[in-house]
Amino acid sequence: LGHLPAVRGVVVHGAARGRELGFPTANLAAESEGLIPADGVYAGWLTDAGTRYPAAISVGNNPTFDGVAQKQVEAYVLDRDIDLYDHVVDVEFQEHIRGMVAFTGIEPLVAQMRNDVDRVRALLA
Ligand code: FMN
Repeated sequence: LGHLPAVRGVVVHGAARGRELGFPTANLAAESEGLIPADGVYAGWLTDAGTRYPAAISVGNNPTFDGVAQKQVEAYVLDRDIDLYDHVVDVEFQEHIRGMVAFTGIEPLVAQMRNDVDRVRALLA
């Protein structure tokens, strides 16, 4: 097909938990356009105003926190702290890394996210 599956949407405020976890994410609005892939974690890219950043992307309803009913697309931009609120961004999915997991707590989730980010960094390098 020559291009990666992608969604475009405005970045909205999530539960604001990501920053506490050490991985702040850009949460796309539910009414984003494009094809959202199956729940899981992906290596991919976030493009904001013409700049493409490597990202670790989560698709799902964050089952560790008995939280959101809606499927969410959240992108953690590697190694950068950029304010993306209200920006319209493109998120491209390059490689599926694993499925969504309901962890028993925050610690195992954060340990896994560290591992995910290392893998994403290696995959996109
Ligand atoms: N949430 C889960 O419940 N299970 C997961 O396996 C999971 N994996 C993730 C992997 C990555 C790389 C990222 C960036 C997020 C993942 N999440 C997972 C989502 C986090 O729970 C979510 O980003 C966090 O709760 C912050 O949510 P907020 O942006 O709404 O504050």
